Amino acid sequence: MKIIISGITGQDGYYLSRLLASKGDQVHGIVRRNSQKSFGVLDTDPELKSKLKLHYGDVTDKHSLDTIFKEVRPDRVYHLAAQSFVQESWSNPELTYEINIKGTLNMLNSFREYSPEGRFYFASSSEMFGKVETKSQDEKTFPWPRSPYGISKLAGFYTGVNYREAYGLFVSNGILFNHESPHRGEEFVTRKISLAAVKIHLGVESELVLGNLDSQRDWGYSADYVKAMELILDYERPDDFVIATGETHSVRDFVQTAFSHLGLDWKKHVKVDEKYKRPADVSYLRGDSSKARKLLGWKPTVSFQELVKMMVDADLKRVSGQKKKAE
Ligand code: NAP
Ligand code: F7E
Repeated sequence: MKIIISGITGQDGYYLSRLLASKGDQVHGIVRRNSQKSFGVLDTDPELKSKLKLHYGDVTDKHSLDTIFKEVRPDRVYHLAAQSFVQESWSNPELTYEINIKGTLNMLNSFREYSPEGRFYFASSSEMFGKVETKSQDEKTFPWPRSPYGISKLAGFYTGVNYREAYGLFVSNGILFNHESPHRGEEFVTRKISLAAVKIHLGVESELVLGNLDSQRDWGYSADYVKAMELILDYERPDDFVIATGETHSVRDFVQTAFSHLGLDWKKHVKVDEKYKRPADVSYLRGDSSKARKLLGWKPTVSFQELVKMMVDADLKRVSGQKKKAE
């Protein structure tokens, strides 16, 4: 199959391209040009990178997308590109809407024009549920986004639903809850914690400054979640699916688990600063992925404890390697 992945240089793009390339699919990625000619997470895996066909483009530039779609005529499209950092969406709301809403519209229009028989996946998010009033959230939960990012993902979600209903296209939404990995961006709270715990353990740093420790999230493993994306497009009809573990932990739990894995007492090192708190936060999320489990046969394979340890161990390997080089 011919596949186009937008956002291929990000965390999920890495795991998804690895999964699809290993099956012999022809994987094309859309990458934004930058002055360093760097390719994000893909630079950590030259073997994978050599199997991919990368095209310069930007989801806000419809012309660039048309050129790529016209050349590839993809069977499947995974639209993962986004300004994905919620905190940043408060500082740059217009850019967030431009990339996440207009960019999604552009991707859908190029898809409709050049691959109307194909299948399209949109990376929606649990952030669209926002101010939740139920113990767990599923596909029928009323959306109440709490940030420009959440609003943009809700708009993208309904644009996908609308194109499916209006034009009969195969467009599916994955409503994914938080998912992490050793390749998670360093500003997201899980990676910020795993990296800081390791640096404190190695004596490179002495403290970690965070925002809201009471915030609760349903955290899973990215490699499990990209498998769900594939299953969503394999399914017999286009539809929307919540993907989540069904377990919730606080930021404090994450800190405690990461630090204790390295034999550290987190209370001696962690401080709270208002500057990391958001004007409005999503305080609690727990996904109910019964529909995906029943119809797609999907389930997560990595527990919360395993995820935290995996991230800390990977950072320990990375940072101690760097430290040795520097010594
Ligand atoms: P990520 O690591 O932040 O990756 C985002 C990707 O989008 C990067 O490859 C980035 O390219 C690309 N991108 C940003 N703006 C672009 C533009 N204008 N044109 C082309 N590409 C652009 O995000 P992720 O964690 O892999 O998440 C993948 C998708 O799932 C995102 O849409 C995110 O919003 C959504 N999502 C994530 C989670 C989660 O917990 N991870 C949960 C629900 C939904 P650069 O490398 O050039 O920056
Ligand atoms: O924050 C709190 C923060 O930035 C998680 C994205 O992938 O998942 C992600 O969005 C929680 C929030 O992720 C710090 O206030 C405390 O309550 O890791 P995060 P997020 O905002 O949940 C969703 C599903 C997506 O779709 C997004 O693309 O942790 N928190 N102290 C902090 N967060 C950060 N980043 N930094 C802190 O110092």
